[in-house]
This record gives sequence, C-alpha cells and structure tokens, in this order.
Amino acid sequence: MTAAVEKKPDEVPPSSADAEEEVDDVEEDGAPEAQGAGEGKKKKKKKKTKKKKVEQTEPPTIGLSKLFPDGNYPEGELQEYKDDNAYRTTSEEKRYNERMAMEDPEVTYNNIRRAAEVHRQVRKYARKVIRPGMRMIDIAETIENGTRALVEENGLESGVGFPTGLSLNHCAAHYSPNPGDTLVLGEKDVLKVDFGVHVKGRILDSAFTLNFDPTYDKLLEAVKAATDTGIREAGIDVRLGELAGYIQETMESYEVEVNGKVLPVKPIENLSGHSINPYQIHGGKSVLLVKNDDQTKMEEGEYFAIETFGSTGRGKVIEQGECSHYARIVDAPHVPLRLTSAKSLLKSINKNFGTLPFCRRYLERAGESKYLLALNHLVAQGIVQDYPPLCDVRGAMTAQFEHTILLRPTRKEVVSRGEDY
Ligand code: 57R
Ligand code: CO
Repeated sequence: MTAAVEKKPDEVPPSSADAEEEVDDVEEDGAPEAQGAGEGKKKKKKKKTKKKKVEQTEPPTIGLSKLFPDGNYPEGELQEYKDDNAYRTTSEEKRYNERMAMEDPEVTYNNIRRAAEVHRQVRKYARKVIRPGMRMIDIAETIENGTRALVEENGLESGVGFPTGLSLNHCAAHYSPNPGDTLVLGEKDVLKVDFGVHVKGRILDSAFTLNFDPTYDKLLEAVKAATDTGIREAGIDVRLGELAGYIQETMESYEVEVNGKVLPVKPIENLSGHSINPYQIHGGKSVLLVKNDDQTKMEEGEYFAIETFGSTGRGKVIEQGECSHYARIVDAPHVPLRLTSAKSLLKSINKNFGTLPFCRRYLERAGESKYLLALNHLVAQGIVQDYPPLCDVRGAMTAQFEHTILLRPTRKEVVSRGEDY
C-alpha cells in the first residue's frame, strides 16, 4: 500500500490505471532495402512497442483485473477527522495500525476499493444511457451486466451486492422490476438508481438520482448537500443521533418551487443510512435523517452507507406495491420446513446469495421457476425478510444520494466518491 499521500478532496481516483497494451508497430528503420537485394544481410527490424492505454469499453465489459494488473485499486476521497480525533492523521500509532491492517487480507481496503471502481465505471455508462422511453427491466439489466463483467463475477466471491433499486417519484427505496414488469421510464420521472457491488462480501453501496426535466433540480441539490454534510460530519466516536441532526439541518435549509408553489424539502423520517458488515447490507447501526437521541457511536474500522432521502411530501414512507427485494435473515432461527419446495428454494438461496439481498429476477436467473409460494412460505417462517417498496404519498417527489465511507484509523475515506457525485 502506497504511503497514504494526502489526496486533495477533489482528486478523484483515475478511471483506468496504468494498463497498457503492447502495440508493436514495426519501425522500418530507414528506407526499406530494395526487396531481394542482399538477402542474407537482412537488417534486424527494431520492434518498438508503443504503449496504448486500455480503456473501458461502452457498454463496459472489461474485467477490472485487466485494467489494474498490479491489483491495487484507487483510494477514494480522503477527509481528516475533526475535533478530538484530528490527531489521528499524524499519529504514528494510528498510521502503524493502518500499515499493519493493510497487510491482513481480511482488513485490507483493496476489496472495497475494487468494488468502488466497478461502481464508478458502471454508473458512468448508466448515467450516459438511461433515458426516458427505456424499460425499467432494460435499465436494471444494463447495470447488472456491467457489474457482473467488471467485477468478474465469481459465485459468492464477487458479484452484484443487492437488487438494483430503480425507485420512481414518490417511491424512495426498494423498488426493482420483477419478471414481466413492462414499466417504461417517463420524461417527468425522478429516478433513484441504488446498486451494489461486492468483493469477498465487502459491499459497496452507492446511489444517485436522475431527473430529465429541471422542475425538481433543487430537490436533488438539497439531498446531495445533505448527504455530503452527513459524510463530512461522520467520524469515529460521532453519535448517530447528532449526525442525523446535521443532515436534517442541511436538508431543511432548502425549498423547491413546483408550478409556482414553494415546497419545503423534508428529510424522510423513517429511512436511514446504515453500517455495513461483510455479506450483510445492514450492519445493525442506522443513521437516521432527523435529529434523535440515539447515543450509539461510530467506531474505528466500521464501514457506513451514508445516504439521505428528501421529499416534497409528508417526509414519511409506507410499504406499497409488489415486493421484489428479499434477504435471508442473518441469524434466522432454524425451523423445520415441511414444504419441500421451500426447502429446495432455501438451498438455492444459500448457494447463490447466502445473506446477500436478492430479487425475483435473480432467482429466475439462478434457474428457479414457480418459486413464489415457497418464497412467501420462507418469509412467513421468518427465514427470509421481504422488503416491499417504500413510498411517500402519491404526488410527492423523493430523491436520494449515497456513498460508502470507511472509518480508517488515520482518516475517513469516501471510497465511492467519483467525478459525478
Ligand atoms: O439502503 C433486500 C436490501 N437498507 C437492500 C438495501 O432505510 C438495504 O429502512 C436493505 O435488499 C435491504 C430503512 N431504515 C429503517 C431501518 C429506519 C432503508 C432505505 C435505504 C436502504 C435501501 C436500506 C434501508 N434499510 N436497509 C439497505
Ligand atoms: Co444503502
């Protein structure tokens, strides 16, 4: 690991490392010998290899191990800890712990950085091609195909981190198209793209919002600012309830004018960011978006998804519509299953996803069919958790921005930061 050179915040990681392709173009040195003359004395043609940068393709298809042959993936944006944790930046002891940590494959940050680079390259293409008129299923598969190719999917070693969230308008989270979904993206829609990439269970969770007409630009600006406040104020020993207060303050300092009516931007009170554990998208700690008295502290070495949701509606979501998102409950009680279809479905879930979230399209991709009865049985038995879409009132508009941060011993790393957001 290179000595942690202080990266200025705006210095986002390079898109493709120093992967160069040998392009031999044989230099004819001097005038070509007249053909045939002085056969024997053929002068040795000097092979000059011109280095050509291997660029990612469109759509993205090149596995990142080809673009980062030395296996070192770019560090994210670095932010120093504040107040009584500022000493960590220069503390010999902390830098030593960090160097030691890097040696240990379990702790090294290279897995999450690889997942982050996949996320940046896939979203770069997605932001370019997602346009009104596209089917939601095609948008989801474009993102998932890119992720699978670039992370070089390999069972539970590396792959898609959780279902591609494509929640629209008043729906804020947990909508993904189910098989047969014919929904088409509209000109006036506000789309939350929330997708994940994992390497050895280290899940990179990052999200952004797209709109195709300027009506709600201010809403997106408010939520991006609130998320950046959350990232800036996050830190070792920071209390989750206080952090929520900083996020709320930023969010509520914005308003949106919609068809002449000025609407306040509200943080959604029952949605949150969350800690992330290996193979576990929600690590148990929630970063709410409204000030509260949760004294729980952020701790050194933790991974957090800092995400905020803003709404022009009630600022509260309810479960609404058909469910697509599911996940096996980490330490689910072992209950005997009488339904054989449920038993075999659980086997397939354990084999293909373990405790990583999945959706119905991924079950079908894994070869499952007529699985709904068995799936609902596993939910009813408390073995699998269902996560229906979470929506504010019809007519409201919601937006989301999210990054994954690492609370490293010496400083904070916004590992999913990019040139885009
Ligand atoms: O990040 C089954 C998933 N998550 C995918 C992501 O906040 C998550 O409900 C969970 O697929 C399951 C929320 N907070 C309450 C606990 C207060 C939501 C919203 C954001 C999201 C999608 C999330 C939430 N809860 N867990 C991660
Ligand atoms: Co999240």
